[in-house]
Amino acid sequence: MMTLDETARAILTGNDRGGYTVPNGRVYPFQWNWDSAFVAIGFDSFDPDRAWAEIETLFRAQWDDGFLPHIVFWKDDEGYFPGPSVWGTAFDPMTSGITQPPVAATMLRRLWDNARARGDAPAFRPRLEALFPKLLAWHRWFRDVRDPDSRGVVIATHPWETGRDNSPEWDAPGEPIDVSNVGDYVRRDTSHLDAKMRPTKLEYDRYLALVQFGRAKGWDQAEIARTNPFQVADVGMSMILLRAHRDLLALAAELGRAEEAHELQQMITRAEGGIDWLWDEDKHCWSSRDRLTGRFSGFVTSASFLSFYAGLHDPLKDAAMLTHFERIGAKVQFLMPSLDPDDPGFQMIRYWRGPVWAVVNYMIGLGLAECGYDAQAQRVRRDTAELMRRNGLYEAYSPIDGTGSGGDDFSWTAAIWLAWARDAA
Ligand code: 9WN
Repeated sequence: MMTLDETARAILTGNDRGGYTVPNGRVYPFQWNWDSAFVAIGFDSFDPDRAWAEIETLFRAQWDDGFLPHIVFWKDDEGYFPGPSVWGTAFDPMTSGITQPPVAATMLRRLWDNARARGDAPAFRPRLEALFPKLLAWHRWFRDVRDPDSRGVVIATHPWETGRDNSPEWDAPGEPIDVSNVGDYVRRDTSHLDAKMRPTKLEYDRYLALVQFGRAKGWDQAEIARTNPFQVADVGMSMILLRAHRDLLALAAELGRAEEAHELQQMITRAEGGIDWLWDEDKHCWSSRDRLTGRFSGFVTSASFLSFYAGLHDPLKDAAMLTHFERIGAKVQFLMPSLDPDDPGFQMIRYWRGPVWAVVNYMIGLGLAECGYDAQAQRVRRDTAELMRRNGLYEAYSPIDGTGSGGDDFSWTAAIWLAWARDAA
């Protein structure tokens, strides 16, 4: 019988395709952006060199303007739709034309801190030097292309960018997307997985329509940002970017890059001043907001709890979020459901409308611990560990009974076990 540590390591090495790791060999046969960043901290627990390579490979697919794609198609594979020919980007290697939550700077800082703690800093410093400008270019891209109102928030132009694909936050903002010309297509996800765990046909039509829109614009990111029918300030990406700015600033200081540090400090100051735009006073929670209508989503999701991870300290808002935490915690066996279980749209196995995701728990737990909310932090970490011990390393889990949902042998779940959950108190 393998231990869970051994299983987790075997998943990562088994999903390694040589310099990059696929999230799951059958369902997701390419390199995904934020998956790779999390995978790196898992590898770091037993193979630091391989951990750094994961992030280096991802940044080899960065476009000239700093944009970092959400999928890199190093090799084509029939098992996933939409593949490279549908995206039709002109970049070599082929990539998608949208991005994903910018967790890379935060994970790289962890790799660097671990290297220093091991006494390995001299060996990894040149690699940090080489990666730093690439990360900064991506953060600048968010500032210059995805924050049109200069609030320090991130405007997502596709639900897939948020990494929380079918969250109900995108339902109302998705209505203006014209799906009448999407045409016929064959989904591959539902041939691998139970359709009840996946997004609906209408959601897929919208995903596809937005891909077609971007393609028709020649993947001109500035033009897409101006004209896209879907423009949502995602509370998840916004909190994640603010946190990532802070970590990149710490790395700038390590490298003695004063000018870049100043620039990052400006990005942080802007976000600290502007992110309140995502505070929903009616619902007393952090929430995504439609830029085109100004409307709040009105949903409490797992991303609402990332304010702690973002390093925001506001006693009244923190207290309101902790009240949500207690209410939700009393309702489910395992935190943190991706959608408030009191919401009528809550579905315990449907993807981002209920299931617990290990990577989000990691960020929530880290943030709560950093802010001194130890009991809550420990609950999130223990629940995560318990889900994995009982059920194995799945894509996501039911918060009600813990059953695994989505793909099994999942890379980022294995990584979170190794990097964090296994040491739960
Ligand atoms: C679309 C790879 C990715 C994750 C996302 C998750 C899911 C893809 C899909 O899988 O999205 O990007 O086809 O369902 O929602 O967060 O990065 O694990």
